[in-house]
Amino acid sequence: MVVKNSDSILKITNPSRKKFVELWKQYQPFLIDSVAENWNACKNWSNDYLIKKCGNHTIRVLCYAENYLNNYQYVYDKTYPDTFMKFKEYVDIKFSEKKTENSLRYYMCAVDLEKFFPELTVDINYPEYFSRKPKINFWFGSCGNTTTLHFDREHNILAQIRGRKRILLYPPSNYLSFYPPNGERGALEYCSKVDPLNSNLELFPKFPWQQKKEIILQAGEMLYIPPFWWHHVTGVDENISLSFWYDINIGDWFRQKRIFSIILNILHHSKTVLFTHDGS
Ligand SMILES: O=C(O)CCC(=O)C(=O)O
Repeated sequence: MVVKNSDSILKITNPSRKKFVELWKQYQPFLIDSVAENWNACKNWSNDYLIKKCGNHTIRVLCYAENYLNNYQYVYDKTYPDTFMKFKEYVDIKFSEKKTENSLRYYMCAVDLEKFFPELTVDINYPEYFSRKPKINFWFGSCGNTTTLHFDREHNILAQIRGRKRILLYPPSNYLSFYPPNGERGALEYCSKVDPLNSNLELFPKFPWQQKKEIILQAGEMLYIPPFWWHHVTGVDENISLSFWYDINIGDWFRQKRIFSIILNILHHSKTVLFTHDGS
């Protein structure tokens, strides 16, 4: 069954592969329910369970000052390097409300699940909508953790395991109207300088504010995000997500017909953005 959601994002219940491909060709994001909610991950991944299984694993964590992402400096430089810690220490710092040194905040984002948490893969069923293997990213954060506006070059199926996330989505149009830090030293060119939560029309007059689609992704739901769609993500509660990234291949350029012109538009302005990627 397909239903229309308030921001005209379709929601579909447990689609067959054929149905998924039919929707996927339209190059729009859509929601899927009644799939991830049946995984053991959704039923079992409490902090106690995760610590018992993986507490001693060393993981990479993004570390930043409270107002850092708000200032949008993150897209310019990486003043706050990633930090490494044991998974159990991360959970302890994160959720015991302990004040960290200099009030730094942490976000465990885009950690390769198969590499760093192989014992957790038994708790999920890999979605079978694509005939290729995904890279699976594990995201574990709390209320307010933010991923700034950016796009991925991959097809992304973002499965919400625990808690909720607020997601703003913008269809790709002219690359420059998203104000990427074009050519600026050390900057990530698949990121935008725009903070869509604080509209600044004077600084960013070409930004397509009105094209926003907004959803709250609930635990047990999955969101398909097409490649090159811009998205901004904020944790509403303590939350865990898994994103399944599938590389695009040449066949997709013909099936999702807009991809071709979007890639040409981006290439016209940035040669590197399509070939370098370091995480989210
Ligand atoms: O959940 C998040 O914080 C960001 C997820 C995301 O941007 C992605 O999977 O590309």
